[in-house]
Amino acid sequence: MSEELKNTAIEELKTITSLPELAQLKARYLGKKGLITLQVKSLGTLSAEDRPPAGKRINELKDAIEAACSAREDELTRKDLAKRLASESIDITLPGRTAGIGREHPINTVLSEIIDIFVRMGFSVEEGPEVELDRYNFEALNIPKDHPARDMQDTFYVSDDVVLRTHTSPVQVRVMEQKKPPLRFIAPGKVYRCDADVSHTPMFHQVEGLMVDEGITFSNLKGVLETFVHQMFGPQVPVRFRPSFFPFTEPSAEVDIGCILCGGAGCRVCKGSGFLEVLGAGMVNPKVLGFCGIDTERYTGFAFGMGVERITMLKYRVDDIRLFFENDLRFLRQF
Ligand code: 2NL
Repeated sequence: MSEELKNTAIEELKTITSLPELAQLKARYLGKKGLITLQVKSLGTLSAEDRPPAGKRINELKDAIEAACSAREDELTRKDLAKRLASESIDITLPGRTAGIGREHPINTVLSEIIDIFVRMGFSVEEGPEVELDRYNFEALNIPKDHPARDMQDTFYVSDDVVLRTHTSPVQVRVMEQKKPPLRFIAPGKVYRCDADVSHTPMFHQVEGLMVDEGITFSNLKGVLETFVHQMFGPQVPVRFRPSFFPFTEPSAEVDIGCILCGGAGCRVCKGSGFLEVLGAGMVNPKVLGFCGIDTERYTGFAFGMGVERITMLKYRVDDIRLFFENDLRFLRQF
């Protein structure tokens, strides 16, 4: 009976192929409730005379099974190691893989270009919060309470009086409140509008500019923006100012450039007009200067705003704004 148990154990040991299986087998024979342990316990039922030889036999049996288990354990451990070494081997003669280092996003390239042009004209750069008070985003800019731009359909509201800024104008309001003229700076950054199609994304980039001093006129505005367009799109590109309306400027203008796709002949992109709209601008509304505590008898100013994505699309002939944010490397690598 006992001899048979040993033989069965040794046969079973041959069939197992993993260390967890071995642990199970050991528990089954040698564990607290194991088959061998049961035999040890049954010694109590034997007579004093039979007990010592039976005990000795069980001990020998136990030693034999333990020895067989350790031998099998060594064997399996060695096999596991050999398998791992084979599968994890590396060819140290292979050349290393170069890490993809990435590159600047085209929107950031154009944003830097725009900033550089204005910095060369003496403008400094100001920044402000993207989560903004209604007071700075709308109220200070003379945008009335019932203006469609304030609608939930167009603006992301954080609470009743807090919004995601819909333009970078609030940066200019904050600077005008804190610093005295002369002022000459741009406010680049991310802005948010509840809108999405081929030419609108919920987040986009804007650069607004402001110049406030004694005697600032519309001529100064024209000179600065013409210089900007010629540096950005080339010195031969025509610039045109068209009357327009913004609550925060008076008078207001839309700035067009000669269509850079058809050279002014008229095409699908400029809808046959030969011109493309690239900027909004105007003389700062005295109501806005007054809100910021600037003496409107003494000072005047001009302001302008542009969408960085729109400038980038025109410069690189991209016809769908969403491409900038899909992060398809096949698109981004072309710039
Ligand atoms: C556009 C039009 C514009 C401004 C932005 C501005 C800011 C202050 C006061 C007055 Cl604090 N004006 N900004 C003025 C005119 C136009 O942007 O089409 N942007 C994409």
